[in-house]
Amino acid sequence: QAYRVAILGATGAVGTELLSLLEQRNFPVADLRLLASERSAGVSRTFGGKSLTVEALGPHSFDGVDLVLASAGATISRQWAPRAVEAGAVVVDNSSAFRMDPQVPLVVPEVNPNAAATHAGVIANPNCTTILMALAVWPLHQVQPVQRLVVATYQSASGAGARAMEEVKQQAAAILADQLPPTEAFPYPLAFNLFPHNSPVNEQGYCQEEMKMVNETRKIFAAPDLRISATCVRVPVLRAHSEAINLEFSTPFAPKRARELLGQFPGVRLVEDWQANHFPMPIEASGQDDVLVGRIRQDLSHANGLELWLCGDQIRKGAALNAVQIAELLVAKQWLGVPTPV
Ligand code: A2P
Ligand code: 11C
Repeated sequence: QAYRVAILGATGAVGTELLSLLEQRNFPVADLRLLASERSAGVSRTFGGKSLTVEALGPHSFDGVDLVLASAGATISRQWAPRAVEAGAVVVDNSSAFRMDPQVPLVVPEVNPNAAATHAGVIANPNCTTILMALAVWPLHQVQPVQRLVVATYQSASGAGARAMEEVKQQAAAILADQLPPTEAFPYPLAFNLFPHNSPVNEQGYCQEEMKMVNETRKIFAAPDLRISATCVRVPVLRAHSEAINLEFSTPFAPKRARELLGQFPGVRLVEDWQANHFPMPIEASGQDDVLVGRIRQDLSHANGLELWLCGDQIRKGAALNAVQIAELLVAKQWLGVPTPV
């Protein structure tokens, strides 16, 4: 069986990757519709050797569509996902619009695949930093529950979209030419700089991105009381995010055991050459499906603490790949199709 698929946000950083992943992974596509804003209507893209024309999103965009992979931002998803579901499609939504809705499963297929079974038309794809962290922490948490998690992120430009990636290159060129760097997609120059994630800050001093890591991880792990504190920082890297993670358990967790568990977990690759001081780097994670994990070590300051470091491609596992894996899961389990309300 093959499915009629639509990519909403097909011209964006994630949308572009969704298109190539559907092709690379031989997703059973009967028909593919590429949707974006009016700005991109008429632009062409290739899929399976054929040229497809991008259409402007409109009231009939989802007619006859089985599956929508949405990545055009939360405002568009809030407005259009319910209409796609009404039209009979299942939406895998990459935005933050529905992630914390108790009726909407929030899924990382390697971690909580069964949550997807309960969908009522929409399945949310977690935030990129959350997905990458979930892959590295879940294999340990399953064996010995994490008591407290402290994370600092080093997030690439891709998390802010295709235009932001372009802007960092322009900023670098401008700075090298002693000119003022453009700052349209970003509030400050990112090239040769970094800044705390610029999403709005709450009254406790945490920004939205940090609270996504807290709340989404709790939901995916079904651990509503898990203690998590995050500091999210944007760094001048193009497309892979990095994270320094400190885990506290109720008893010591041997680094050797953590290495064994992580080394066997699907979607994780250990990168640890202590002699050569070679550990995960964004440049090596870019374009890769696996999350690279390394520098696993006992926390010097706490007998029950463990430190680890990861890098993962923000556009792939952090977004498009996870969404396509959710779609593959729906197909494999025959969970595609919107349940009819009784
Ligand atoms: P467009 O290229 O026409 O602006 P990114 O996250 O890389 O910035 O990509 C955002 C994606 O969402 C793009 O494909 C963009 O299309 C799409 N998009 C943005 N605004 C709208 C809109 N109002 N309707 C449909 N698609 C939109
Ligand atoms: C970033 N994680 O890197 C963000 C972008 O909730 O999907 C994605 C925001 C989201 O800035």
